[in-house]
Amino acid sequence: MGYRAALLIVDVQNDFCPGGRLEVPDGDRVIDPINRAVDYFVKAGLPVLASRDWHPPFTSHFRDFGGVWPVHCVQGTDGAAFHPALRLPEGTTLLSKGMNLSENGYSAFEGVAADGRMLADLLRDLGVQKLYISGLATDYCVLYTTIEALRNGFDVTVLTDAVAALDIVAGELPSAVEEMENAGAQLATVEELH
Ligand code: VGL
Repeated sequence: MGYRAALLIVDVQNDFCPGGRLEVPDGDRVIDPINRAVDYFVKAGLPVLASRDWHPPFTSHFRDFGGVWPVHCVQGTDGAAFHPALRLPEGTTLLSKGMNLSENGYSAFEGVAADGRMLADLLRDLGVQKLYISGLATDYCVLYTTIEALRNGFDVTVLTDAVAALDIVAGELPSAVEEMENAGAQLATVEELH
């Protein structure tokens, strides 16, 4: 890869998967490719990071309190847990986001690690320049995370077979993948990781 890369897994939580409270259609299809990407990064000795939506029960992010979304990923609930089929390796850096009562927390760059560091600082401390982004949902958290990564000066590749979209307003939104590409992200499949 030439320079130091990291894998970021965005919000592969039960509530975003089939049967969850804000389910991404076929959202769990991203899990196998992500697990393969994880194997690749672990073997290469490269860092793996995972973000999670981690909302308080009452937040203006939720429809009931002025927002647009159904209640989802409430701290400590089963819906907020990572999907059981996702194989996060030992040493995965966990980032929690959306804890503030009035923030959407779409971008993993709003995420905080256990030691209080934010994602951008963490990546810089790890010497990471290139971020491979996977997870849910392509048109919200993956999109915001990718745009923010590019703004922060990181090189970004979106793993297109390892993301899935909510696609709420079908056909009305420009494709989120196109938007990320136009913003400067590269696209690749997990198989193309070598
Ligand atoms: C997400 C909508 C609301 C996501 C989170 O993870 O993409 N989407 N909250």
